[in-house]
Amino acid sequence: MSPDETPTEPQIDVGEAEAKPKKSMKERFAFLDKSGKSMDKVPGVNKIPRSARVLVLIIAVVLIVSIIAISWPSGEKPPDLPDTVNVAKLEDWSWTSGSTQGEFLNEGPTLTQALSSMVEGNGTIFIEMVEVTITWQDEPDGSIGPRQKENQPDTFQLEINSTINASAMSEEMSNTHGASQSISVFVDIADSGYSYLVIGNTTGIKLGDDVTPGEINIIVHMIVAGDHTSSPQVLIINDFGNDYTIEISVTGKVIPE
Ligand SMILES: [Ca+2]
Ligand SMILES: [Ca+2]
Repeated sequence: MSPDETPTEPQIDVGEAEAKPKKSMKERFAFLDKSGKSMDKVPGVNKIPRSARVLVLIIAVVLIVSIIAISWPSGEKPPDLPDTVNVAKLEDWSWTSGSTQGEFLNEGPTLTQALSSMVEGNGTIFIEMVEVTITWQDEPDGSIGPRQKENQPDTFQLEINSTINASAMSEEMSNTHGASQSISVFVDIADSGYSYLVIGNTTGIKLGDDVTPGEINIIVHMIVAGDHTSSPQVLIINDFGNDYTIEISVTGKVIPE
């Protein structure tokens, strides 16, 4: 560009723009005949009765809605949940510890054992009833020199408790001098309002409303150990406590491992 030349603005031909008026939407989408003239009604379509056109329209809408309903993704599927286990159809199960030697318990302390730790490896157990019996025999009478002493009775108490409202507590019971003594306690899970208490693996198992996972504890209380005494009371031989045997029996249902 030379210095003498001045830039010119692009010129708009206003007259030409005004010569072509804008078309309305109706005109843009109008049907035209062969000469280019717009038609208010489309030939052919108007030969079909209005009721038939309405019917066809309804059928078309129904078809489209049906196709959409069938092909529309139904959303995220819920994860496959197992059916609630039908406990009544499981195999019957019973277990007993047999008569096993318990620990020597000193006066005062209690010993608590979780039932699940004793029956583990047996699968998923649906407990209905638990019965526990302890039996003890006090030590023989002692003596100091020529003086015989009488070993006074020992007193135990036995308890079953659980994570639900199913528990039992015996009275404090003492042996008769020289004789063995037993205490039994019994729990029926149904008394709690549940039908079964489950111990063991419950992964992937859907439990019904009348079934609850939990634990059962067996508790032995060594209340007092009567000492070896004689009359007149001069010297006594201390009785520190006692040992006992315990037998646990459980019945219910099982899903074996
Ligand atoms: Ca004693
Ligand atoms: Ca004793």
